[in-house]
Amino acid sequence: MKKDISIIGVPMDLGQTRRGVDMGPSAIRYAGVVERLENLTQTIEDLGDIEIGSRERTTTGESNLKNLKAVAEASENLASKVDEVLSNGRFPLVFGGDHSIAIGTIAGLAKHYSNMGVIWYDAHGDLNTGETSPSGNIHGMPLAVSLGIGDSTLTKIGGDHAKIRPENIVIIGARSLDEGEKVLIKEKGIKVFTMHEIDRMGMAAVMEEAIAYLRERDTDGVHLSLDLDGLDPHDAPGVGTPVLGGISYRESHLAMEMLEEANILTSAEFVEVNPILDERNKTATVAVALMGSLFGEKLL
Ligand code: HAR
Ligand code: MN
Ligand code: MN
Ligand code: MN
Repeated sequence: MKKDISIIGVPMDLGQTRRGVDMGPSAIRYAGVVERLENLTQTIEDLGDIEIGSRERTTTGESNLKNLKAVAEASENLASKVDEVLSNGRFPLVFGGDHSIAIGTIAGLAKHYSNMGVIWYDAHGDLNTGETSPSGNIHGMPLAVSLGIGDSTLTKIGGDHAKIRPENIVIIGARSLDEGEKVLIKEKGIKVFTMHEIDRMGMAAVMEEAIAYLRERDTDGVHLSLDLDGLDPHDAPGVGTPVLGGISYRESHLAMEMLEEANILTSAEFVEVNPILDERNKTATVAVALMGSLFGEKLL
């Protein structure tokens, strides 16, 4: 079914310390996203970029979370924009920016979905809190924040309640989990297909199980949060925290094609594209190609 898509750019690099990921939305646009999706969608509009505050020059000493205030402000803005897009009956397609933007995206989505499913396509779990984070980088925390776990400055965005349920999450591609994240995954019963399961079962079986799992949960919407570092750095080199042994380009296309066939997605975001670290805009180009499959492009 053809969708009405609204693109939202989030030029945010405050959730981590490497510069350049704020240019992700430009890189994705430059890779021709609107042209690629035009014929696959009912209508497509580009709403431009969310306003992002400046990097704090000094740490306040109040928190070990880097750029906390600026990230929180940007997340509030993004949440309102996503809320508005859904109120207009359209499909939000969000471009990062680092993965901290998912805090705002999911807060906005949660205004419309009470039992939302989330597919977290990522090398990482992004389930840290200020206590468990090895880095203080908020891009390692958005999934925990969306569960209502972590600093209240972040968990209260879009209302002081959990935005999603642990049993409605499926993580795909994990291969770099911190100790605290492993504990949380077990404690909360979060479904994870690590690279081990992808190697063993194959991507087709993984996606079949993931889709069946979310259907059984009776979700009223499903959000895809796709971190380009979920892919192998050979296929997506332009990311700040590459991890060897990732999902291939073809496996990722298959995953997108199966999501499209299942017709369960109600929103999506593509994050962590960093053109400074990239090779001739390859990572943004891969992101756009995957969006092609996600919205129904066929090989024949
Ligand atoms: N787990 C590490 C941390 O919390 C690394 C997180 C890295 N990055 C991301 N998110 N790109 O998926 O710092
Ligand atoms: Mn991530
Ligand atoms: Mn990641
Ligand atoms: Mn393709």
